[in-house]
Amino acid sequence: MGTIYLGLGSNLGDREATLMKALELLTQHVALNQVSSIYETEPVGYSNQPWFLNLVCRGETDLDPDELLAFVKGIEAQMGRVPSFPNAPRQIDIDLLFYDDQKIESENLIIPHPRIGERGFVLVALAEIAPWLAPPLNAKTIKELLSELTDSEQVRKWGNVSSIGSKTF
Ligand code: PH2
Ligand code: MG
Ligand code: MG
Repeated sequence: MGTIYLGLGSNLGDREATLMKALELLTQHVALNQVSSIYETEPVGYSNQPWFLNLVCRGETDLDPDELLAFVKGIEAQMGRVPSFPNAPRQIDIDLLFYDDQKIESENLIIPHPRIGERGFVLVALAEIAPWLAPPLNAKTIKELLSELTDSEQVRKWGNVSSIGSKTF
């Protein structure tokens, strides 16, 4: 069993319904135990696109990191995401942020996610559910990383996820 943190984002279509559906599909292999609020966030990297809804969650899974990556890519494809350029608008993006305290750098997968420290939309949501978390080999906690973040894109609280399937939060 691994404890994982995932980041979800959507900026096309019915963004909230998409996030909720993605969380529901994740529960096939991930026992979710905490989900952050939903945040509306200014696009980072490629600005000429709609604002995102983003959230992060923590869960437990039996899948190893490569299996987990394949599983979330399958959900992205199933939900209509088509391959495009980096930072392009997307129905759904599911990023692996942390997997226990593992550090992985393979051709397909880098964990922890390499851009956590520079992204307000990830740090603000992570700080809500795990401010004490310290990425592997990094002496700083999420709370400290967030307090050091300058020039963040805008991140506004947008709503709450109260239940997924039969599980309430
Ligand atoms: N995802 C990106 C690039 N830029 N900006 C926001 N606000 N939210 C995202 O989820 C996001 C982004 C690449 O995955
Ligand atoms: Mg992403
Ligand atoms: Mg991604």
